[in-house]
Amino acid sequence: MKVLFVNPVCLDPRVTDADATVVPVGLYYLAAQLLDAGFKAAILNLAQTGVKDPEAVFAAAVESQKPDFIGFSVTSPSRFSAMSLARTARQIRPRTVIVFGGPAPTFMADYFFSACPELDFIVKGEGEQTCLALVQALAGPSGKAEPKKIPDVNRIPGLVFRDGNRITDTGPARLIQDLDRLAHPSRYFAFQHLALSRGCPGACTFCGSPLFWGTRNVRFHSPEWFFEEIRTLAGKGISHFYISDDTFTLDRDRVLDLCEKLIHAGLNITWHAISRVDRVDPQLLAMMRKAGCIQISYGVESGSDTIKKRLGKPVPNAVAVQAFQQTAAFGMIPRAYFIYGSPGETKDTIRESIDLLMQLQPLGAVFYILVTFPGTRLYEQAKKTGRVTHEIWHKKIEDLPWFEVDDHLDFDQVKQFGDALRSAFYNHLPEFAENIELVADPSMSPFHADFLSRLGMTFSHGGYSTDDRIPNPDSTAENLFKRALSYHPDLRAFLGLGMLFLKHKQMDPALQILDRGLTHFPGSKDLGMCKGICLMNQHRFADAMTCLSAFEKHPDVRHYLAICQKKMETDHE
Ligand code: B12
Ligand code: SF4
Repeated sequence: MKVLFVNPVCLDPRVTDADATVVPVGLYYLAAQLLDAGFKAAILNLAQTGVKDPEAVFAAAVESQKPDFIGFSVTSPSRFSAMSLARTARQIRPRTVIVFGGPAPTFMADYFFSACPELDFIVKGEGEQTCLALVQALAGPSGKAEPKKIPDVNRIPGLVFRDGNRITDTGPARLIQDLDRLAHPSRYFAFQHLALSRGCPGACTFCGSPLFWGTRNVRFHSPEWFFEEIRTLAGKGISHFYISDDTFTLDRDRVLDLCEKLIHAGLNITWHAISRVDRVDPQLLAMMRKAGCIQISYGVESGSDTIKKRLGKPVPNAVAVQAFQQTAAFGMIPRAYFIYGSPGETKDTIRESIDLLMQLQPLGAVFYILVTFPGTRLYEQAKKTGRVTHEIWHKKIEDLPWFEVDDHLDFDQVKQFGDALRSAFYNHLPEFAENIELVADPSMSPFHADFLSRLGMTFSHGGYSTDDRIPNPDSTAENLFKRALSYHPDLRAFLGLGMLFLKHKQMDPALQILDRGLTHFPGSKDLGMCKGICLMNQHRFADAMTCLSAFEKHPDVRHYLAICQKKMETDHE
């Protein structure tokens, strides 16, 4: 029995959003479980960068792998791709069983069965148990695929399927209480997104998590299981992770335990997490930082109490301000998610969001227009009042912006709200970076230096360096690098300053700082190469050669050595 899991592509191309290219972590869990159970399973990521013709890549994979079961992970934005691929699959292998799972089919089974005649099954909600039971039933006792002869299908909870002219729903599957029973995806795959838990006790009206995973019963991996997953992935060369729990710090003791394990193991990894402003405190933040956390994203949503109430997240602004200050104080980027275009949004509520933004002083921020998906309370409300029906999803739209179903809002107005929020953030970002107040704790000094130099690099060479809305990014970067060095001799800060001076043709200060760096990090190829280039700029080719030859085994250094050699020969002639 061969199973192929597929991550289809979103409808709209994304210019900068690398997010839509990632395989949903659930597919790794599903595939690992089948592999552990002795089935053949593979994952095809059609959304990954570089796939120019997903249909052709998919058709080739179906022809070569000959899967008996094709499982698509489907979100609302990727539904058209999934349905079109299902058609292709059916043409190539008419007997293949076609299954959809994920948030969109879970809440729109009727829609998918009417829009996609090729679809055999939908797995609703958490997929592992239902998927395994279905694959086992399909395989039969012989282990060989006999698609379409499925005796036990009615007895498998979590399924929706076509039964003649009827659509049959077998009822919800029981949630897996002990997540450690799941197979370790890291045994088979290498990936960066992980989640310690499933579910969230929150009740935000715009969010798909409460209805999908349930709010009463948040389930967790043990710190041991989760640490093992990270350790295996780190052993495969993954050095940065995105911990995607809805609220990573929900179980404080569990996170402290995990952090202790990470600190003790010294894996030299970094990670980002998502949390809530009312679920962090100084001790926890200090441990997270020491364990490699460099950024925490918080769903702030709005500065207006009225809007926050409507969105189901009535957290006081003062709590958010404190969490942001503390996160930065322990050397992690506090990143804010804001939502605009919400029910009741006006210029005044946007002003309140901007006022909050100015108090939070985030070092990263994302501003989303409120969209509504089936499976959210907001969507259900709109459906009840007749403002929307599932029919809308037959249109070629990725999602449904709230302003389209709200008589008091329109696109131009909402766009202006977004522009105002973004301008406020980007125009003041250098000020936020300069205002960071770090905790005075000598044991944190290397972490502070690392944080400041990392942030400096985003201003001098990263995403903030090319954004016209940010005034004087180089000068902010310079101050951050210098401040980093006031805490600790930090390689990135030496290099960042050296490169900045080089960029501005200030060779003497560049050489001074690079030499200082090389006394601390004599083996650093990057510092050596930057120094070599400065010397070349000063036409000191012999000195440059001496400096660069120490690193000649690196191909990029050899390129500069060759230039020096040539220059010296022509100068000699
Ligand atoms: C982390 C996250 C991301 C990460 C992905 C990390 C990763 N590798 O998984 C990033 C940032 C990359 C991301 C991107 C996007 N996301 Co997102 N994301 C989430 C979040 C917060 C958690 C996902 C997660 O880790 N789940 C845990 C794992 C175990 O679950 P899972 O992957 O869903 O898989 C399980 C089940 O769904 C099911 N299942 C899934 N697929 C299949 C397939 C088969 C065949 C079967 C049998 C079962 C099955 O079984 C799995 C195991 O139990 C959810 C909200 C939530 N709490 O669920 C939103 C969520 C899934 N994202 C959402 C959206 C809209 C997006 C984007 C479109 C955003 C954008 N504008 O670009 C993109 C693109 C996604 C895409 N490919 O289409 C929406 C989807 C809503 C909808 N109805 O479509 C959600 C629900 C958030 C919301 N708004 O409510 N996301
Ligand atoms: S937005 Fe965050 S806090 Fe609110 S329900 Fe969703 S995951 Fe929970």
